[in-house]
Amino acid sequence: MNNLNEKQKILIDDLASKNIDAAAVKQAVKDLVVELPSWAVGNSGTRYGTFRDKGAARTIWDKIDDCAEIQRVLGTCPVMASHVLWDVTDDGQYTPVREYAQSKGMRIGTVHPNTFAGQEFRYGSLCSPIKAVREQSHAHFIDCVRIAREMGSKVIGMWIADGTNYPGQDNLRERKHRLYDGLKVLYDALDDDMQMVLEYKPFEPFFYTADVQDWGMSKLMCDKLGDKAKVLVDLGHHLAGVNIEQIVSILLDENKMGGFHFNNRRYADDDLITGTVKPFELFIIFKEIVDAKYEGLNTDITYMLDQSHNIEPSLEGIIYSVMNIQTSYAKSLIIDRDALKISQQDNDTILSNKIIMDAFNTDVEPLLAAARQELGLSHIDPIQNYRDGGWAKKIASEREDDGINTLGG
Ligand code: PSV
Ligand code: MN
Repeated sequence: MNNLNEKQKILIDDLASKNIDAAAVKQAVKDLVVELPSWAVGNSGTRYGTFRDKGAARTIWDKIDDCAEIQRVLGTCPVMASHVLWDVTDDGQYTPVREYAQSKGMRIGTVHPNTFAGQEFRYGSLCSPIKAVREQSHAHFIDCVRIAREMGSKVIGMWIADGTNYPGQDNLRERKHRLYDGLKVLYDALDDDMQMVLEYKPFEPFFYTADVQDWGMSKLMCDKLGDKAKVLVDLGHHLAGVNIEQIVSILLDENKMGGFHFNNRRYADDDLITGTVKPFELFIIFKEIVDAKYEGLNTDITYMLDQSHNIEPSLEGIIYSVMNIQTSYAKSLIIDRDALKISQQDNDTILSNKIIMDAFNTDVEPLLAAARQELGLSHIDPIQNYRDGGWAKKIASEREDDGINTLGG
């Protein structure tokens, strides 16, 4: 406490007057692990093209190196999420991946099967009307469990790209049955200590129906499958105007909130840097999670980023995203919940909202700086730390462009 600057002292005193323990807030921020997406450090773009970055990661080994550098400046992200098809090893073995990650102070987090990048998936994968394609998808799921085991991961992140483009194209109820049957193959293959998180998305790549179109469908499937299946909320996967924080609160209440893909959007699945376009949404989502935690609900959630850095340097975009997440989370932790309880009991709408807004409008940077000091980081500004470290220059000179894009044209 002695070396905290004046701003930190003022904030801590203010929080104490509201019965909020600043040390607990800092600890919570230090404990918030956000998985770094392997697919975001490679070259990725839009369907129209990709602006290539000098030094972009090409292999899973490069990606681990990049994520380890991100972890160096953040201190809270020692986990890399993997997308199997974009992270293949030459020999199909993944124990060396786990070992390499460990040697860099990292581990592999959520493993994402991929049943959307291939000619055979024209009519879908596990929902395809073609039996051989469904069987191929099932085999891939089972192999992903093996890969997860070898990499030391306990979570499979499922996104089903399946859907149809035209009314009459396929029998929708039959597709629902194929969906369940395929997910059940994956579910049954999981080890007892593994989990599956099922993502939903209203449209894209198909535009008439999506087989897992919303949280209701995802929850329905997870309920039928069992306790090891939970819903994954990707912030970009909602139609305009949908209230995501309410969905999160319902899923938490039902013990079905399994994971997040953080990103930001203005229109659709824009995959922009988390917390840039809609910072209030991020804050109010965290409010629901913190509320649930304080009320003793299960908040064991896997947090991940799922973004595409088209114009900004990828690693900086990722670092900045985690910083924005930390800011939102800290703000959600400093809500004066005692006062809010009373104002809600009094049906004092204005005061209740004002209490929320007071937290949102509070500058929590001094607390975050203290948390970063306590983590032993060499700089309290992770972006500056990254820039000073010279990593971008190093990889630009060492890595030859292989011409491959992870996503996009
Ligand atoms: C689909 O848009 C998605 O959100 C899924 O999570 C995929 O795995 C990922 O994007 C690919 O970037
Ligand atoms: Mn996603």
